[in-house]
Amino acid sequence: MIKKFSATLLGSVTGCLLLAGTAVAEDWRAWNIHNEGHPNTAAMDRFSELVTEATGGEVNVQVFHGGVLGSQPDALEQVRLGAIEIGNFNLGPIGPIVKEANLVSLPFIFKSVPHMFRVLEGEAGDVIAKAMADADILPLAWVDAGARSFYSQKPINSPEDVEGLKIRVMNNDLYTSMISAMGGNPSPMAFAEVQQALKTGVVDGAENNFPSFKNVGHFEVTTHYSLSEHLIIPECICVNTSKFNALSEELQAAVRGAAEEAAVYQRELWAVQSEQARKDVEAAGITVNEIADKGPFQAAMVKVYDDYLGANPDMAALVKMAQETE
Ligand code: GTR
Repeated sequence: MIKKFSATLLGSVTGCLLLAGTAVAEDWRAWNIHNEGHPNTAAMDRFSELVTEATGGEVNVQVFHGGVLGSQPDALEQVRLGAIEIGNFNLGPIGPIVKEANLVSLPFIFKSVPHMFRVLEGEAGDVIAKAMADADILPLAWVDAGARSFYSQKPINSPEDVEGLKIRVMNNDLYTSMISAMGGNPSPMAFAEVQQALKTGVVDGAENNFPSFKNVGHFEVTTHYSLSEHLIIPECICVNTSKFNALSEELQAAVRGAAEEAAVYQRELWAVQSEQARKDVEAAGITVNEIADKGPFQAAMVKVYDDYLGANPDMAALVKMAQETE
């Protein structure tokens, strides 16, 4: 009798657990390097709302802003391991992990931001996305990060102006080669350290887009922003591949849809807020200079391409795809 009772009890407990199992919500953590006031922060908050809405609360994403979950290279590792599920990552620091992603880190590879998106939306984008997914960083949507330009205590109009300057770059050998090819001294460093390094003269300059230049106060410790636009690097909303694949097809579609909608919103915000960021830093005293002829910068990059493609001949096909995209 007792035996029968326990078996029934056990049966119903297991039943409850199974039922509860299907209803247990996924609570995911998302990494974002930016603070309030940056378009990606608003877009990631919107993404979080959209995910909860679209999945009926079965998947929830809590976004941690300001890089509090770690530096970008560390957070990328965390996402690959599944310790953090999602991140808004720049493809620059993904290059050392996923070779194909390095396409976007070749200086002057894209003619413009729309050209960059056309490449990502074509065959090259599919190759990059697949390689990233295989490395456990699956891109759900691409977002805009404009173009990166140099800033320092003097205007930069030619590669000669970079000569002898110590320039902070993100973590990727292509950027160290890029600065060296102009005669500068590259200094790879975490984003969080750049403001202090500029302030104390540990570096003479750095490079970034207007929203990042403004949002973390780099404009407060430099005087000139020179429109070299040498890199147009996209970003992604990326998820740990296994966690994403473990969701039902319906939930996968809902999460992907939320990321795509958040990316549309991000691009709209970016267009308005990057213009505004430029106006704000100018109003705060930054001199922005156009570079009449970018030819000498591009010429200096021939060596970077030659060395890179010499060491990575398998990247030539992707480079060709990008260059042939109208
Ligand atoms: C920003 C980008 C960040 C980070 C940063 C950097 O523009 O959004 O993800 O890569 O640049 O320079 O480290």
